[in-house]
Amino acid sequence: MLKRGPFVHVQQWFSIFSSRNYSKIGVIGAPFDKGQRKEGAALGPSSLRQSGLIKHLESIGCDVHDFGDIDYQPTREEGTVKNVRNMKDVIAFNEKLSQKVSQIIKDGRMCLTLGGDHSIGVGTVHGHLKAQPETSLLWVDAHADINTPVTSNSGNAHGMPLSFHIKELTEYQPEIPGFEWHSPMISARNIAFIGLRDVEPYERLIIEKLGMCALSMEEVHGIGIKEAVKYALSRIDPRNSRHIHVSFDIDALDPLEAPSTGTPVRGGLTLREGTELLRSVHRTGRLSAVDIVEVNPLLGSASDLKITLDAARHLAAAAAGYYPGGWAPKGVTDIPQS
Ligand SMILES: [Mn+2]
Repeated sequence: MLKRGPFVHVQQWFSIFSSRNYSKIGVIGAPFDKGQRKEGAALGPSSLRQSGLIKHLESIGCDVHDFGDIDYQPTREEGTVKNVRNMKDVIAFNEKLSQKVSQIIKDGRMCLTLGGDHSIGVGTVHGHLKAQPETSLLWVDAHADINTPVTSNSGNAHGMPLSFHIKELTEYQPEIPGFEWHSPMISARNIAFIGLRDVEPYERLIIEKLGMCALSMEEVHGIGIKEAVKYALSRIDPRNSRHIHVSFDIDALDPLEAPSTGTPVRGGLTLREGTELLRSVHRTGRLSAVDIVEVNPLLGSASDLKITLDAARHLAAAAAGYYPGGWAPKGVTDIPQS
């Protein structure tokens, strides 16, 4: 039996508040996996839907509109950009995605994008910034994804999306034919990383040169996830005034929590930390876009996939403000009698 006291009142207030705070969500699928070599991440949106992610959001009280998938057939033509594999497809896919994300946000819905590999962050962040230029970005990831085509070792676009968005990196980008629709629209001071644990030397150099807020797993471990999120938001949104975009790579979670992904790294966030992170951002009232990327249904066993899809569903619910303490039925104050 719970004691009556201030703590219980706080919980009650919070649950009453939460139960009224239904999220309006627009879901867009981004079935694209040409930003890296492994096939399968393009099947992410369909397997996330099949796993009941959208039904789950509805069951917790969200008003969800599913806008379907971005319709795109990869050309598989090699582009003319040195050291970026499939750049032509990356550019064409993301142009469509950017437009859709803008439209969903302008319609007043939180845009939930289901990836796809992380190269789709080119379109989601661009589309968000077009709709809401005053936006800060939380990049939740084991990797920094901030290579330019010049610094990249792999030539994989999923390791570069951030570099394309950052104003301070403009002069370090090569000419990219067909990419004229895109321009860098965010300053490095409005971007923070959480969950880093596999950062390449040139990526670290960029982070340091630009003075970016980068919380690796060491900092998360040191101060705890709640403080880490609070600190990151205070750095990238010091006046509590900006919209917030969370680009959540499922590989930010530990492989024990999300094994079906292309570039897993041990020592990651627990699912509890991931959901706490998203709930914290939701509580600001300014979370307007979330990407969940790099779920690859072709990797791992059936049980690995189920664990990964479950994790993604919990993350989506947390972003929508799901309160794990539950809600009493709306408008009912008494326990029914026989
Ligand atoms: Mn990533």
